[in-house]
Amino acid sequence: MKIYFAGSIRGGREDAELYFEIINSLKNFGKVLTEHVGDKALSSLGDDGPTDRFIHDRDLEWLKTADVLVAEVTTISMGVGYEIGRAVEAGKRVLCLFRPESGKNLSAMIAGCPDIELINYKTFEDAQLAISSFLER
Ligand code: 6IA
Repeated sequence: MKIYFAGSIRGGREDAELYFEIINSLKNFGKVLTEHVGDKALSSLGDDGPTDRFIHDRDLEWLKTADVLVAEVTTISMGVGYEIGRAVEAGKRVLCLFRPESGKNLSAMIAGCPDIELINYKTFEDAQLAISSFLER
């Protein structure tokens, strides 16, 4: 199974460590196409990599080949929201993981979308359970 993991980059990297852990869990179920999202060295500011056009086109190509999209949506990110929308339009299964205790407000466009499976969680173990129940289906 090919898994596209989405997590904030320019939206803020405060959950980068958590993304790394989630990606490690996802690897038990298949190939994670976007391992760089969990790279703790990747900052929200760097602009020394490929161009934005390159990043956009490459990531959408990966998204097209993915079987499912899993997103950690607690840190608000335009890019993650965009990827979720494109995945829903393409008919992919989508799991969003959100931590209500963060004090953040999840967009109604994610929370209210009937084609998205949304899990509110507290601990990393809860997230792991949600991931396995979603991917083993
Ligand atoms: O709006 P954001 O940057 O928070 O969007 C994050 C999402 O967009 C992630 O789920 C990624 O799949 C994708 N994305 C955004 N930027 C990149 C990137 N390099 N490389 C790969 N995927 C990306 C950006 C590096 C930048 C700091 C120069």
